[in-house]
Amino acid sequence: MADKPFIARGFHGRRAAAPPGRLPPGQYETRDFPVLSAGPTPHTSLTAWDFTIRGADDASPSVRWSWDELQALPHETPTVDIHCVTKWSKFDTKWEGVSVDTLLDAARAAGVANGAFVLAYCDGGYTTNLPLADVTGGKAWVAFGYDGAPLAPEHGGPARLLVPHLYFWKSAKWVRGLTLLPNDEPGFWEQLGYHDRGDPWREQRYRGDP
Ligand SMILES: Nc1nc2c(c(=O)[nH]1)N[C@H]1C(S)=C(S)[C@@H](COP(=O)(O)O)O[C@H]1N2
Ligand SMILES: [Mo]
Repeated sequence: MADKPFIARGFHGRRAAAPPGRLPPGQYETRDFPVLSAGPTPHTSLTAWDFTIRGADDASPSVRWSWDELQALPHETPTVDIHCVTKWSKFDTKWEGVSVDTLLDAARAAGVANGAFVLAYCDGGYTTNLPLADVTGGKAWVAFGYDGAPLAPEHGGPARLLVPHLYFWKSAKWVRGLTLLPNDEPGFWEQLGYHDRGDPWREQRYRGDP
């Protein structure tokens, strides 16, 4: 027994073991920050940029923030783990942004027609759908800072949605607004066969997964 060479249990080479319970099923931890974009990176100037929340029907008012107006809202600095459906997870990512709750509260106060779902839309045409419950209650942000610096364009700058409890395709880069909808409408990846909700802990990768 004392003669056995020391080989640490659980050592598998390049990938360090993640703390138990922190890695969703089928994921591995990376220290990199991969870039995944379905198209080219748009470059919208901050003077042209705005963020709009609108109701489903045309009769509903919408509410719009310029870049400066968004910056004037209370900022939060969440540190969260993120999980991409291509199986990488990254721990303790540090963001700065405005809570979607803050924006939706203002929209409600302005009389924007409420809905049970949202469709996030972006420069470049990307969309992703979420139940309202997944972007409220302190679970989602419009993020414009990452790791103490302005969010880089390839990662969604000037601003992206951050919904870390769902697979990262729900965190729409270059986000420009949310449409509140009474009924669910599939977004870009959801139309192409990805799961409607995308909970990494339930491994909801593709349509038909539990
Ligand atoms: N507008 C837009 N948002 C997007 C995407 C995209 O192609 N366009 N890709 C999604 C996917 S599949 C992932 S995994 C993450 C990747 O974010 P990152 O490039 O900052 O790692 O952005 C998501 N948001
Ligand atoms: Mo992804």
